[in-house]
Amino acid sequence: MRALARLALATCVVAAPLTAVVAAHAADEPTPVTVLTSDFEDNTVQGWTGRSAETLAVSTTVAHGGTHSLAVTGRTATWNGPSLSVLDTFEKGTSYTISAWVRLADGSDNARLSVERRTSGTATYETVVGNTAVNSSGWVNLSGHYTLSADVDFLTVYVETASTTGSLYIDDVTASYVPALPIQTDIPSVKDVVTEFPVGAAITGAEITTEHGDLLAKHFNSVTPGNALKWDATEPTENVFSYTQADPLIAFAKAHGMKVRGHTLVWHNQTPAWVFQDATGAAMTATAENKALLLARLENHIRNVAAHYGDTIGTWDVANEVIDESQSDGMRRSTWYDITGLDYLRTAFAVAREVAPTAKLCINDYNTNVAAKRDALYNLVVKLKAEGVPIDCVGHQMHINVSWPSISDTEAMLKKFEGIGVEQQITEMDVSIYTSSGETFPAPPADRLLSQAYMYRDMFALFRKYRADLTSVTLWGLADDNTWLDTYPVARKDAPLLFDTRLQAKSAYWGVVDPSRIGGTSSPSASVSPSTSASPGAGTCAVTYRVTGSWTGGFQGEVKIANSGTAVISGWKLGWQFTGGQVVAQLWNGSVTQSGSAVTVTNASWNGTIAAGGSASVGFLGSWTGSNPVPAAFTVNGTACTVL
Ligand code: 9MR
Repeated sequence: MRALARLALATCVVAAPLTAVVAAHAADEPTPVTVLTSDFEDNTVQGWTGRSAETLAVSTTVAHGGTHSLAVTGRTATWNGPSLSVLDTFEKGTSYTISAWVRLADGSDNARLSVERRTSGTATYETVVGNTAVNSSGWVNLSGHYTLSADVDFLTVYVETASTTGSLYIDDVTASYVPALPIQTDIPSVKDVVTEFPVGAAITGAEITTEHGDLLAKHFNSVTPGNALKWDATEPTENVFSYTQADPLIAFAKAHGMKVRGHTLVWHNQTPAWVFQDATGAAMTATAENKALLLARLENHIRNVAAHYGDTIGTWDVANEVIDESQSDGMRRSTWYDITGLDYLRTAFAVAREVAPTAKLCINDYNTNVAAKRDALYNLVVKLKAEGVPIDCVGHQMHINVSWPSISDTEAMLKKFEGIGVEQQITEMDVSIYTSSGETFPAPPADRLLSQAYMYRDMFALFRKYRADLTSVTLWGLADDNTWLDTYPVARKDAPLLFDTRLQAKSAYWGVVDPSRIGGTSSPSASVSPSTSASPGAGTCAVTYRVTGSWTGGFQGEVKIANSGTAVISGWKLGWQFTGGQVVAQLWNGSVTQSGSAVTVTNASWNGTIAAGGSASVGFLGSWTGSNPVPAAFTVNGTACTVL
């Protein structure tokens, strides 16, 4: 991957300079920066090519916006279509929103928006927008998110179809991103505060890069690859093993001295279909031959995957979600169970012990705070351990919400497994802001975020009390920008973790780290009523101004106001003068006006109160010419502050 400044872009795909692509915005809603626009209005193909021998030409037959579009004819395969290199446009670790309008010349089909990336000649294909119905009678929008997670030497965005190879049109293709905020480095690390056990986060590919990697390394000392070690990732085809997703995550963990939880060796989900097919390719039925075949596949899988990582993986979730408390025997009727009974568990644990003799071997499940489920899991663990099955640990997933479960039920869960010779781990904790699948909020309500903070506070207090039983606590995600709860149980934005979508600490974080600060200035969700308030003056406010990124003509900056006095600051206006002709184009965490060189920033609704000893930060994108000097003086509410 070439080193790129975020806005130093390939000329053929850039619509306009910085000042035109960022616009005025609401204080708490950052405006995306557009890095790619293809509208074909200049009568050129704007860098698009065919993936094979297709013909690409600008057309005025149909257009989504304006009068021109791109016509693609002569397609010879469904995966052939219009393609644009974004190698010089996309940066690793940045989440882009890609949007394209698609229309067929004739008939109907499904279209997909895809990415091809290559590293040293090895291609990987990723779906940005899955099959979407398209036809010849109108334009259809394909819009999705893409984060490049690897170093690449080839990177294209392309449009393909599912079953036909007819001609198609595309128009108004855009890609944009919301500028990342630097992580807060002046707050305590979760792992330094909670020292009774390792504290982990589940991660996916791009979360070891840039700001996400910084956040992970600052706060956590354990990681769980969220999907990369599952069967569909590690053995997609029989006896063909792949570690390309997991290896970088585990290398990052190793480099940062973090523990690794391996998730998971046996599960009924994310297991390829071939695993459960008999020798003829038909779905397995419960025969002795199929049982032997399935157990042999299981053994081969574990021998390879566990051996690949050796003692780097300190804990394995050997078996995941095997309980169904509504069954008389408490066992989930998965294909594993239907074909082998309990033998798949006996085999899995025995082989894992043999191949990874120093790893802790866990049986992991959700809703273990519910008495019936907890008891079914307990009965299974006691039974298997009595047989000598090497189960070292019970994993409680803890996918919970702001009002469920009770602390006492959770405590009963932990107590239940004491004294039977197992460690316990919290393996997948998150706290949904929703309490039913009927709710949807456009933005997380302040009261829900506050309840969430108290839930985190109370659960972590409980976990710390049970430190003799618990050997690890892991959250199912790093920050609210990437959570499985955005699509489960229905599609809606959730916010279940300690850091918000821009990686900033929430009240939930303070619930874990310092509950006395729940609702304080670092929590966008809620505010406390100040007991006293005052205008700050010299000695009572201190300002730090940092340029966090810079490129030809543009830069990103951050200004932090620290309340160094003893009274609460209640509402603030921050002022400074630029001396190099700089202009603020976009600002977040506040609202901005600029008159000549004088900049005034007013607090956002949620960060106006700065407790004594607290701080508030704003970030911005600006333009500059010639030089970009740092402003020398700052005021808060009209009074000069110390400049740090
Ligand atoms: O976080 C995972 C998500 O990205 C996958 O789409 C999903 C599909 O099965 O699995 C999620 O992880 C699950 C974990 O492996 C087991 N417990 C429940 C988790 C959330 O669904």
